[in-house]
Amino acid sequence: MKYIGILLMAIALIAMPAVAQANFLSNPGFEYGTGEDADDWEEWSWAQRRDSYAHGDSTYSLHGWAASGTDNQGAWQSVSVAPGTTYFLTGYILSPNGTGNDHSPLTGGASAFLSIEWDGGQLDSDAITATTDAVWIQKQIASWTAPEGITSATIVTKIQRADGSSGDVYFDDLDFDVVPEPASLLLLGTGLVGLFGLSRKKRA
Ligand SMILES: [Ca+2]
Ligand SMILES: [Ca+2]
Repeated sequence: MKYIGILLMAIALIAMPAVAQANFLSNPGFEYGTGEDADDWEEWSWAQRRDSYAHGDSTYSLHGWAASGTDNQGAWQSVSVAPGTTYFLTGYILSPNGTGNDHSPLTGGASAFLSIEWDGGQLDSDAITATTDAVWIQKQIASWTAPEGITSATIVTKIQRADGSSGDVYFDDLDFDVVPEPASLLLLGTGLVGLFGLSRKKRA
């Protein structure tokens, strides 16, 4: 009997980090693709997989250009979601501080952000706007619960351009995952303690 408790504890210890570390996105760091076309992402025009800048020790990121105009730029991919389940989205955005094509800072009212879109609705993270920091800034949507009847969401890296805007933006290392529920972990822990108690009682 005591082995069942130990086995359950072992399964729980293995399962919990797995739940916290799943990433529902394919090719989240844009490392895979053919030339400027990133695998598993749909790109708006003027969005390309590039090796000019990359987060961490990776090689590629997704580039977008905030040339004057009011249309969007970036890339997106759809993921399956479970209604009622709460998810988070994180990712990194950089705007360079150099000059010329691919290396210019974001200026003129354009913004770059990550978003979760579903059924015509949308939830944005904090966008980065005009910046000359040239560092990777982590952005996040800490909590998004899939509404009833919604089984698919679209994860988007987007540049919202503006008249007179310009500059380059890079996106990298997105992560879309389930927010662990403290209540269910507590319940699991309580159940395991109960099983240990039961096995000890029977042995006594
Ligand atoms: Ca990358
Ligand atoms: Ca693509």
